[in-house]
Amino acid sequence: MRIWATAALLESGWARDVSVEIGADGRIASVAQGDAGGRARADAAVEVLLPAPGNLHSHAFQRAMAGLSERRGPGTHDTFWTWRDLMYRFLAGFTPEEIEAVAAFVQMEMLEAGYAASAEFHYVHNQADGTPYDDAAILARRIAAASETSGIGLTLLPVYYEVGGLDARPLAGGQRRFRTDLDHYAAILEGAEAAVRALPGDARLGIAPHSLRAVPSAALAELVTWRPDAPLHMHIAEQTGEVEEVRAATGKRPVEWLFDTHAVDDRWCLIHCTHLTEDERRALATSGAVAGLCPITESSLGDGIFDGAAYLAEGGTLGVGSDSNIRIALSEELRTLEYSQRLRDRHRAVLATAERSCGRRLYDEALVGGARALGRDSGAIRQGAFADLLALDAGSVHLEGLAGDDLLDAWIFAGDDTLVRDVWSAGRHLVQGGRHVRRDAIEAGYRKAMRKLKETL
Ligand code: NGQ
Ligand code: ZN
Repeated sequence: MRIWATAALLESGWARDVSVEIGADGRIASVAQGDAGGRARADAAVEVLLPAPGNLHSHAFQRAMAGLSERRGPGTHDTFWTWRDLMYRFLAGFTPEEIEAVAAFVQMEMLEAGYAASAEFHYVHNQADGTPYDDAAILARRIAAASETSGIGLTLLPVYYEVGGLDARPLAGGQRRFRTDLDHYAAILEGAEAAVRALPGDARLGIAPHSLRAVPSAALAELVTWRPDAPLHMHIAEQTGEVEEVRAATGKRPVEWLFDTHAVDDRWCLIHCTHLTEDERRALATSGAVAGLCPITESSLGDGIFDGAAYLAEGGTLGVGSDSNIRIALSEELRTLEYSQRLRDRHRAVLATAERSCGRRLYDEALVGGARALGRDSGAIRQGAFADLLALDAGSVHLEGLAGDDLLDAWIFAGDDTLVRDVWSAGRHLVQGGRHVRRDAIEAGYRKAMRKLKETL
């Protein structure tokens, strides 16, 4: 099939009258510019065509908590840790059915926001009382099944989660749903791998040690050897309390410890990395690893501000994820990242460069970092890459009279994701006219799941 665009953002920059031919394998077969005649032969003609990024971090089930976590508890402050307790309690109501229904809804919202793919950091493995299911990978399979419904490009990251902290305290309460040891994890990974193999060819499997808090160092040393070519994701240095806990146990800060202990390279995606010293930041920036930033969730949870300005100046790679999914909005995720820098530095256009506007820089970074983190051959309108594409609504009043990078700036800073009209994931045309092609059914499934979850609260 062939898409034709009046303007498209190619690797070489903005181009006009662009034809993109997509093969049956979901990859871009050819790209031609200056092809005004291509319009007549196209299956779809759009005004503004962009590569669509991947969302590098999601816990789909947490979407169902939106609106339930904005009250203060009895303490002086509400914090990340009180939110986490609430999240654990909320978890109890989920059966495999709700896991799948909520995941499909989340993936649909991601597609409608402009993400073509999603890395699901999946860590609900067991029944509510902690007993494993007979089929260890049943919930991972449900995430894969959701992606068949939504059509999103899935990178499935089954999570290893063994202990409650660096003192190896046992898991308590809701955490028992996450519990793995190496044998249990091997079974989950195998089942997840089979499920991914049954998906379209762009789906991938990765591994995800949850954090230095939840994974003993011996288990981490083992896990990094398991699928040496697969993406490896881990939370790190999100909260100062976590930095202190790691320092008390090891004498080092989390990122410092990790770089001293492991060969961190471009297969790693380190989620959050909020609290870094200059040395840690430089080590990360030169490692090839991706800093997986989730600015909306990090704002929601009161994590702190990642130093994106210094990190990018040092050559670091970053991408964005929607993490808790309290709000799924690609343009807002990028805007929040830039605005956090402005509020801290009291400057404007912090992440812009001499050549590239803020919006263009943010978008380029999210494309590169997202593709690398997902282990996905995409991130550019390039022959051979998966056809992850997005068309903006050129008729929107937000875009009136604009062209080139100004379009990205207007979308990201003035508009919102209602400007996203069409999205293709590996050539699957899933969002048309601003709506997911299966929205009604997916939304109905989500509403049903929400009514049931509400009863168990
Ligand atoms: C998570 N979320 O795994 O869902 C975590 C909370 C934890 C974020 N870190 C649990 N944002 O980190 O212990
Ligand atoms: Zn997370």
